Amino acid sequence: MRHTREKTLMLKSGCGFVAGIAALMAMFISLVLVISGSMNPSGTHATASLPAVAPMTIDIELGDMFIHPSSISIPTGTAVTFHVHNSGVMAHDFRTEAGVGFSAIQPGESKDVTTSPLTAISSAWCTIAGHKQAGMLLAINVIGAPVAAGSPVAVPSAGLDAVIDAAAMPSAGWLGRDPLLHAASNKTVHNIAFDATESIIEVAPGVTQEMWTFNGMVPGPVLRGNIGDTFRITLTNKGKMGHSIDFHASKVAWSDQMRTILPGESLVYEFTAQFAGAFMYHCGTGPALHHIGNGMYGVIIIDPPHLAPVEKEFFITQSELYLGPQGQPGDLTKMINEQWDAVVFNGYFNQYKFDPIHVLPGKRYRIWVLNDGPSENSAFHIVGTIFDTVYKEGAYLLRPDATHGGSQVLDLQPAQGGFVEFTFAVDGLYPFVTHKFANVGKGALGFFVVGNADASALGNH
Ligand SMILES: [Cu+2]
Repeated sequence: MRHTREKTLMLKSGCGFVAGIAALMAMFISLVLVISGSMNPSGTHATASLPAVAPMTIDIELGDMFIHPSSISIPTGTAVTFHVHNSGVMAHDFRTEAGVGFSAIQPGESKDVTTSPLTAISSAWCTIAGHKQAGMLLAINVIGAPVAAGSPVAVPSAGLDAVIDAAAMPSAGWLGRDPLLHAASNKTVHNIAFDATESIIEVAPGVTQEMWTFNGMVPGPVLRGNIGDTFRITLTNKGKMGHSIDFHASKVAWSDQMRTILPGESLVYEFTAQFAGAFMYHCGTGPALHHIGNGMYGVIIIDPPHLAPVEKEFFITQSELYLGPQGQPGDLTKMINEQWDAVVFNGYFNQYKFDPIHVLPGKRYRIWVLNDGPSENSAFHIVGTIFDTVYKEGAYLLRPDATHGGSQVLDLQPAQGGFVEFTFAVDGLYPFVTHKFANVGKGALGFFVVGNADASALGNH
């Protein structure tokens, strides 16, 4: 694979070289035209009108996630016909800074687009969300054009990204995500419909983003079952870009069931649960960092046998937000640089501060925790109690016994999951956080309201 890819790149570099030679030749020809055109037969100078520059055709390859060549050089005044071929496995489009281009073409398809004569340094890119940031950018260097200040490639700058006001309150109609986790059904075959969509969702007070979702929610639906159960998920792409799904609870071929499907397509992802734990699922379509970081994640819980009875169970997923402009998808560049704007529980900034979880003192509770990342760790901690049971990545780390061991944190790297069990001793307010405290002020804060404690101090929604 690698060898073939390198070979392809070499060949393509060769094409780039040929394109460069062609560009130089065109320059030379235009120079000759300028010189010859500027003299009349008598050898005196004529008042020259600018000569026409020969149009050029340049082959462009759209791949996942690159444009090849990534830069071209043309003489000023050249009209270029881009002969564009999609060699990737995803749909891509192509548009120049001047606005000429075409909408998405499917893998294997080609399309031509012709510009008017180019007289300024500019660029072209794939406009599908995230693809430009992932590398699908073509620099168009125009030789003889005035050099603009700054980068030769015009990239819209950041600075328009939405900003979270930590003192703001959720919108009037906002409803928190109910963290209550229901028991697995008695069914042994779970037929589930998942729609991949792009939806405008409020992620923090006053901040909406175009989140990429499973069934319009972030995190996606919680799935639960037992060892031996069959899960048959029909994924339908109702979005405008390619999507896929990857269940960490399954042993299936990445190249088959986890394949990317295009808008309008469906696939059936089927597996039998063989291992217990709290597993991540997510879209794996490239750039997977963008699809996970922009909301396409969730949890599937496969119960270990003989779970102890508890009063109630809850689920908490931790993830980061990398805000783009208001109403736009998250910022891939921030994701690449691990510059999150927020760390959130079940998808919303300070969610369970605005909508705290009500429980009773003296009762046993179990919280399943999954770190959906995509990149930050989690140190799940509840202020004011101690876990007497900790289950992580398929194994009990701690259970009540005569040694009286206690645990303060469930530590989870991205995609790790487990649960904790505990009681609250007395009525009161009990915060829960990731004990990486830099993230507490960034939205990773919730509260349990135990018994008849007064929750008004939380500024309840
Ligand atoms: Cu996706």
